[in-house]
Order: sequence, then C-alpha cells, then structure tokens
Amino acid sequence: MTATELRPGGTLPSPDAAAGTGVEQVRRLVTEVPGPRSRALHARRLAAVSRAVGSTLPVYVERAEGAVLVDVDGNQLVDLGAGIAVVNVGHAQADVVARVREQVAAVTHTCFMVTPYEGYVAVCEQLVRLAPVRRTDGDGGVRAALFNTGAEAVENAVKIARHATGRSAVVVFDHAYHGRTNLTMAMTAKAMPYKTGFGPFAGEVHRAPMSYPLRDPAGMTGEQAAARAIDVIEAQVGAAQVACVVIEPVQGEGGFVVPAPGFLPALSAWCAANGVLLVADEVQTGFARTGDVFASEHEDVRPDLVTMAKGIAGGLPLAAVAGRAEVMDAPHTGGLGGTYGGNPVACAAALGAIGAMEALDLPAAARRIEAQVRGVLEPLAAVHPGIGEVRGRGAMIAVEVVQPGTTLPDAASTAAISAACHAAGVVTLTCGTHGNVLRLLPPLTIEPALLADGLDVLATAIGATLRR
Ligand code: PLZ
Repeated sequence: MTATELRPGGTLPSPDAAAGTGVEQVRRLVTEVPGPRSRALHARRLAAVSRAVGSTLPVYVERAEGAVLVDVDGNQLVDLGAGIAVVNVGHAQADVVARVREQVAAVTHTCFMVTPYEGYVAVCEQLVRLAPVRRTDGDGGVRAALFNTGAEAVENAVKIARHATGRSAVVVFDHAYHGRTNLTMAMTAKAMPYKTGFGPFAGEVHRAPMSYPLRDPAGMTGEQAAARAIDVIEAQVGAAQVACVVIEPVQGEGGFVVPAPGFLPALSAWCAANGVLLVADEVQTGFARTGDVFASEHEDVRPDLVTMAKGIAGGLPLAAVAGRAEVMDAPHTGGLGGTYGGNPVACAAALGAIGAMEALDLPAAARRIEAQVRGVLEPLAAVHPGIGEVRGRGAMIAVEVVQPGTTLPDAASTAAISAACHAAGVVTLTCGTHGNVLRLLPPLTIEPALLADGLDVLATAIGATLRR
C-alpha cells in the first residue's frame, strides 16, 4: 500500500483481534470510580510524576476502542472528551491502527530535515486539499508544514506571519486559548492554571474583545462585535503594526464561545483590507469536529493560515500549519522545522485518520451528534434557570452554568455535575474562563445508544445539582 492511498472502510471490523481490542460499546462499572487499581497507580504517580501535571479524572486507562475507555479495574467508561477533541475517528480506529503498525515496523524516525520520506509529503498533500485557505489571483497554491503540538503550530503560524508581513504585532481575543509555551501563554487569556507564576511573557501580543453573545449587550450583531474589536486594534495597536489576528472560530478552552454570525467574516474582511494575516486556530475545531472539516467553512471564512493538531492524527502527536504558498514560503529555507515535526508514525496515523474522516463522513456524524445532544440539553435548559446557555456547533456542544436569573458564573455547580458524571462512568470535561462551562467532545464515531446513555447520566447529574 502506498502512503497516498487512503483506505476506506473504517466501519469494518478490525483486521485482526489485536488491532481492535473488541471492547463492547457499553458503559459498565465493576468497582467504584476510581477503583482500587487506579488508586494504587495514583499513589505510585504521586511519588514519581510532578504534581504540576494534573488529571481531570484519575482513572488509569488500559485500553480503549470507539468511545469506550477500559480502566485498570475493568470499568468501561463512556468517553465524551475524546482526549480533548483528539480521537475524532474513535479510539483504536482500524485504519489508524493498521497504518501505524505498518509504519512503525518500516521506519520510525529519520528527521524530515535530514532525510525526508513520503508520509510527510502525503499528509501535506491532504492538508493542501482540505485547508480552507484564502486564495488570491495568481497565487502559487497552498502549502503546509508539520509540527508536533497545537502550541507549536500556533508559534510557527506567528513566525510565518511576522516573516511574511515584516510586522510584529499579534492580536488575540478575550477567552482565547492557544497553548502553554511562552508565546502561546502570552496569547492565552486565562491566568489560572495556564499563566500564573510563569511570566514574563512574550511581547507584542494584544487582546481584543471577542463576540460572546450570552455576555454581549442584547442584540449586538456579529458585525457590531467585529467593529468593537477592530476599534480596539486600530486605537491601541495600529493596523499597520499587525502581522496577524489569531482566532479560534469556535473557542475551545475559553468556553465553546461561538461568535455571533457575521463576526468572523467582518474580521476577515478587515484583515484583508489592511494587509493583516488572519490565522484560524483550528486545533480544537478541526477535522470534522464542528460539522465541517474546518469550522471556518461554516461562514465561508478563508483564513490566510490555518493551525491544526488534535484530530489530525487519531491520537498520535502531530500538528500543522497550512496557508497560501506566498505566505508559507516567506521564511528562508531552514527557518522552520524541528527534530520530530511530521514524524513518520504520526504521519501514517494522520493518513488513516483523514481517510476515515472522509470514508465515514464524520462532518455529517458531528451534525447528527449535535442534534442528539441538543435534543437532551435544550429541554433541560428550559426548566433549569441555572443553565445560562446551551451552545456550540456539531460535536462541540457545551452548557454554561450560571447563578439562576443572572449571567454570573457558577463554577461550583459545574464541577459538581462533572464529578457526578465521572462517578457514574462518563468522562466529561469543563472549560471557560470562569470554569463554569461543561463541554462535550465525543468521538465522532460514537454509537447513538452509547451517546444516549452518556447524556442520560449527564441529565441526571444536572437534575441532581441544579435547582429548578
Ligand atoms: N489551540 C485552540 O484548543 C489545546 C489544552 C489542554 P497543544 N487545547 C487543549 C491543556 O490544558 O493543555 C489547544 C487548543 C487550541 C492550541 C492548543 C494547544 O495545543 O497540542 O496542547 O499544544
């Protein structure tokens, strides 16, 4: 099989028993959560792992398939987090497993900057085809480069934008999350836990107001919210100083904030008119998560650069930046790179994941998940004044929990709901600048019955926590 041949058939049973672990797609608890073996591992961990690295749910996972995690005590948990939007194709997806196996036995590493290999080129070919990049008359097409993590992709997008424009300022938004490296900490909004004590931060990063319909003045349109942000940029930074505006089309860690319609197109138009590059950080929203391959496509926004990671490679570490050739080729040869960027095994996984995304039509699956999730959560919002909003897009839906009758955040209830889900064997995550957003990011291949079970647990947890 050549690396460019995308193998369909992700729905087929795994080619051999070991490729899939044969995990029945049901929730099943045989001990309390976490169970005794997880607790023992946790004790070992405390003596070896820095406590600065946290875990949402200290249940130690032994294997996983589809949307079910099997822990070391034999409990089967419903995974509504997908490793933070990573295994969009499901755990142990057959094509990803088969390609990784084949690749790991052939060659694991040469460093693409030393002696290249086909998989890197094949992944970039796929990204060139898929990335919703703005095209201009007579441009030289689209190019991509591969890295290891989302933060590294964002850093490189900024490097490329600065080199291509000869400008230095970077504009980001309230509630933004872009990573944990020095530059991306500066770009991330939230202090705890991401920034506190870790400064000083990189300079020339400027923050503009985000469109946040729940918290903006009633009736504010996307265009008005964009004008508010543009006014801040022009007054406080100056358009001619700005290399790039970096934005998550739907904010992830910041609370699944979906900007009002018209916000992104207006921002994009301002960028194009001012020689500012628009960078869409699609690290969390990419690869079918929001019902399109990339969330920018929803309003037909065409960024100059797109950052990607997470869902790109079905669980292996890989990240990318794609953009117009004139922008991507601006830095000198040798100006971008890294030892592991575009590792052959990660590239093999990406070819499997991208092939499965298309063969299984995962954008359509994300839209079906949205309908199922909203079908459960919206009726709850109607009876619980503590639910400020149900929002998101595709398989990226969240509940913002507030003190009834206000928009004041209620982080304590959010944590209580999430903890109740965990105890019942459903992995849920929280997010939001104020920690009061409960978010769902299931694998896009989750079976409807399993999702229904997970949502049932969540609904019970909400009912037991919030006052009517
Ligand atoms: N950009 C939009 O969502 C990663 C972070 C989890 P890395 N989000 C999950 C945590 O607490 O560290 C993310 C993102 C967006 C960039 C990143 C960074 O991606 O692969 O974690 O570096």
